[in-house]
Amino acid sequence: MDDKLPEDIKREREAILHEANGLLKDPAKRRLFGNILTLGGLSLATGIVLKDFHNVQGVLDAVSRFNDGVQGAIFNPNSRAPLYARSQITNPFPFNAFYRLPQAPVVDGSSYKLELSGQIRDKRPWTLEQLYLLPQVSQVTRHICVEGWSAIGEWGGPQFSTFLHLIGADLTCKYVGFKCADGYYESIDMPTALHPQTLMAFTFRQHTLPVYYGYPFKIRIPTKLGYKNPKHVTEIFVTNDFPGGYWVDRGYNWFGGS
Ligand SMILES: Nc1nc2c(c(=O)[nH]1)N[C@H]1C(S)=C(S)[C@@H](COP(=O)(O)O)O[C@H]1N2
Ligand SMILES: [Mo]
Repeated sequence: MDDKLPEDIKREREAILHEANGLLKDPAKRRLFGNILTLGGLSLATGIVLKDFHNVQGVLDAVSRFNDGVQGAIFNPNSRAPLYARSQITNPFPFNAFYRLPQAPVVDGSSYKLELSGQIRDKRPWTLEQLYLLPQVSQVTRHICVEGWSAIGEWGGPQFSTFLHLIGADLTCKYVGFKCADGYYESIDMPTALHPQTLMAFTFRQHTLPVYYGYPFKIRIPTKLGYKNPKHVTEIFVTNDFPGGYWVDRGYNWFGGS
């Protein structure tokens, strides 16, 4: 893939990696970044879109601003994201999407069906009524957006692992992908999909998820950055072929490779 890149972009990539390596002399930071010092890796881990990579120090600062718990969870699939008290919930909780709030898709709950595809035994679509019957848990966690803000919210719904087991998802597959009502798409690795804190969030602050936060549901993943939490999910698929994601694809396209 690299061979097809224009010379100037190749040179820029090399310069960025050189700079990043130089900045990572601190052994603690080195451990954190040790296994991800490729541009694709840095981009995936930090969620920074590659075209914004002009200032490597900025990227690393953004990462080290995350509190230790979240940082640990982002880089280690076995650790848990920190939990907060209800009194710490950010009010109002910010809205974010690749468009402005009035453009948020209005999904009709009565005709809504969650489509299933890929390596799944039972691909029958689910109505909201059926989904609401799944046992639900509630969680107060911090959402971190790479655009430089974070906020604490409370999301409730079934553990995603419960659902994956129920539908007979092939849990040996590498990825779970999501398609959304607004054209957004995202994918996560199977360990993250099965993580006990990864929820199908039908509620926010114990009320039906509002339109702008992702009605009828979002995948809430407190161990991942905000952009990896797809809202308005309409289809879930299980696959071994890297599905990419809305922002990751845009980041990669700019440089043309990983
Ligand atoms: N369908 C959809 N999901 C999405 C996005 C989007 O534009 N569309 N934006 C992502 C980003 S970058 C962030 S920070 C969060 C914002 O979620 P919030 O509006 O609940 O704060 O949603 C993520 N999931
Ligand atoms: Mo975000």
